[in-house]
Amino acid sequence: MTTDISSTVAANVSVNLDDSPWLGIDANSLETDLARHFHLTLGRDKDPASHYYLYNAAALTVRDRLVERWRSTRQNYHDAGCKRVAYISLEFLVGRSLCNAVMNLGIEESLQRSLFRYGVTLEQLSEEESDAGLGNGGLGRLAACFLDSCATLGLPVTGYGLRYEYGMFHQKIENGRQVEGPDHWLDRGNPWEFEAPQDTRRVRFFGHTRFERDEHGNLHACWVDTEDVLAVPYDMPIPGYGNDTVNTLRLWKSMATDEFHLQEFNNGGYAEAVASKTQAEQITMVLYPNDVSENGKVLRLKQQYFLTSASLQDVMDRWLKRHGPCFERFSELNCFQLNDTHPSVAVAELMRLLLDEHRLSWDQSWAITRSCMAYTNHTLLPEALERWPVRIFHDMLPRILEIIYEINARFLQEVAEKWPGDTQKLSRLSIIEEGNDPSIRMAHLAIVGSMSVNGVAQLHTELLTQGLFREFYELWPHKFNNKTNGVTPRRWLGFCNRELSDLISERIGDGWLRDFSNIKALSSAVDDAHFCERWNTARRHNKSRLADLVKQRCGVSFDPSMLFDVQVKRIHEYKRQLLNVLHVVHLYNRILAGDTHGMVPRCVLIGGKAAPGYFLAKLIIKLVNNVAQVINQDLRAHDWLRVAFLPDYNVTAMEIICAGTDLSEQISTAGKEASGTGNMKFMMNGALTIGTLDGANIEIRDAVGADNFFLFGLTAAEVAELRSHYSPESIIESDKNLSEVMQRLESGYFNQDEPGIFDPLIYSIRNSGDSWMTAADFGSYVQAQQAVSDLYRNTDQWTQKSILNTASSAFFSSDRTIRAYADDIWQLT
Ligand code: 26Q
Repeated sequence: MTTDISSTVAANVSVNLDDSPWLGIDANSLETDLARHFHLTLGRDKDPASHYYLYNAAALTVRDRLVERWRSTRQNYHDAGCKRVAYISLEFLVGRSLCNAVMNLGIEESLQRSLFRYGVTLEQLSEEESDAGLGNGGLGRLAACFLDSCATLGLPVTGYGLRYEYGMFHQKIENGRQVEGPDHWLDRGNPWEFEAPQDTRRVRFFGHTRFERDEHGNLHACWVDTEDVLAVPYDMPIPGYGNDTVNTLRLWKSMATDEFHLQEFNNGGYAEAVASKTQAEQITMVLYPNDVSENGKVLRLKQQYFLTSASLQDVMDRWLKRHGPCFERFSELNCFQLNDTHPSVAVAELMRLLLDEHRLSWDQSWAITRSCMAYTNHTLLPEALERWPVRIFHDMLPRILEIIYEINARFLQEVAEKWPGDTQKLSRLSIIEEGNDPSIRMAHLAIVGSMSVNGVAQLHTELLTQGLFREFYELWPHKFNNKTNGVTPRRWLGFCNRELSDLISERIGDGWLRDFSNIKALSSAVDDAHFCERWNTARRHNKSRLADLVKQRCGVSFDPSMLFDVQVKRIHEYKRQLLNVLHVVHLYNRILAGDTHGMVPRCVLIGGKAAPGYFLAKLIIKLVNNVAQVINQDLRAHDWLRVAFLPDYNVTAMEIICAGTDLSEQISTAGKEASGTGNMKFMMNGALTIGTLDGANIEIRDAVGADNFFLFGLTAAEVAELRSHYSPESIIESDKNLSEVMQRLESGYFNQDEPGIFDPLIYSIRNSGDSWMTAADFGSYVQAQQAVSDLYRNTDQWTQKSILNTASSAFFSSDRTIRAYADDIWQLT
């Protein structure tokens, strides 16, 4: 019976795809479907005060159009039998989907018209949508931009991730401090996901290995007495821009099996047995809110293996359905891109599947594995490299640990042959770090098991091959390559900045949304006074929108005629929000001293979340809030300086922020920020950057020209050199501005009711062991900020440089990045 139905469906599918035209995308068709979904799917009579149901009706109307294209894309990939890529990531920071889908389908105008009779705009409806905040920051948002670009380029890339019930926490500010709240993003339903129970996978944990002989007398490992968890997939459609392609983001939800703790059930403990299922369901409950590895959390490792195993099984299952148990062409037709080391246990898991489940030899399995895995590194901080205690692996993933040991033994053999007698080198390169509590170096596993290792900006890759991974680079130089990050120009200019993008399209046509290299043509507009004026008008409107957001969220009035100086990103010592605060205090000192000559009125906005256990980061948030409160209350400062901390910074907030920013703060200690991607969003939207020679800032400056970028600070090499004899005390002493700033902080001026609370921050600046060398860059930062003020006073010049920034941002499209991944690593033709 089932077979009958599915064959009928299959027949219909092919008929549909060939013959029947898709649902209409004109305003009438959309209006009809909107009404149908509103009344019939959702069972509503009229639109109540909130637009919740209307939003859902619109989402369903749009979704229908996606689904048609989704099925046809799937069919096309299947027919082509082409190579497929799985982008495996613990994070996908997708944000909202409605406007993105509408834009990529090209139905904005008709949908707006169909909404007209409801007296509501698309933007208003959008406000009903929760952000899919399934990521911490840069790495998660990069994965989302990449999926957009893959779909836009028509590449057969599937995203694999976890369907966290709770995404990135909500941040509230109470008494100036961060308070975390739960992000129950699914509580009002999610029209963008499709459960696919037919593709449920089974993931094993715990148990032990038994070796058994097969009929040929060969030994095989069996992983037995395991505690299994089901992985149920939820698929999200990922539409390409204007090409009728819809790719898939497959997110796994963990579910208990029914045989769980059956013994207790038989003994009469029915309720206990059922209750114990929650263990399994915990796995995908919550996203870990740390953007630096937090070692040793058992649940985090469970998440990593759960994602990896379910995803590899998924790919394997598709392979077997088409090719049967023949793996000759497997690595020719499959590639796995590992987003950082988080899913790097994939190396061992693929080995396990090939060895144990499909009975290939070690050499065959290893040859396949090392030719289809690829690893992207996102950090230079040695302390951020993932390590897992062997004992945790031993209990939770015993079979995987055996395989890792074997991989390591064979790898060390190779090293020993190349460098006989060098035992130091062996222990430095080993996947296992020996010691009291031995641990597994996940980056080493990823490098050994991959055919490609890439950094995310030129400098980052250079520092990886010269520093962190130097010895691996010497061993396998061909594996290492750079892929400078990018962001999708659709979301990050196209629909987050309607006014500017309409103006751009008017000037150079709308081809830039599809081929962002076209944006270069904008540079000629700097000589067109009328265009410059319109550019300013559009940007002024965007600043008003941002000012509204700041007013509403922070209660602080930002005046759009002032310079909008913005730093939004995760709060971290290395990103140096503290340096920004020191500058703010310096400006405040000048105002109080009556030294406002050459100053320009500024609004400084800082936003971002701190990892809940990161004490100093949380204290920085408190400092920003206290400084803001004092300055905003001081009438003497009112015309010169306003400061706000924006709570709950997320993807949707950035859509408004990047469009309304004049000055983008990218001020990390050189050599610490792998790339940065916020810097690119600001640049695309015509902000100027003040920044160090770090991460992708370097390439941004190269692209726009040194005259159009405010550079300051030590280089990565200078930072490294200074380390051994760094003396912040003498720097402070010899810099009058800095010593006055320190005095004001130390006087308790910003914490009169809470004496001493900022001592740890003050101490960190004065400490000669300060890794981030905040004091070292203060002087040149202040100078660069003065250059900012001087330029801002000259509106015409500022505007020209603003246009030039947008016009020079072509390279920072994730389409360019993905084309390079596809050509160099994935070899998708
Ligand atoms: C790992 C293990 C256990 C718990 C948490 C983690 C974890 C989670 C998230 C570790 C790191 C992250 C996120 C890292 C991240 O966002 N890195 C940023 O990646 C961007 C994209 O490449 C770069 O632009 C940034 O420079 C980099 O900081």
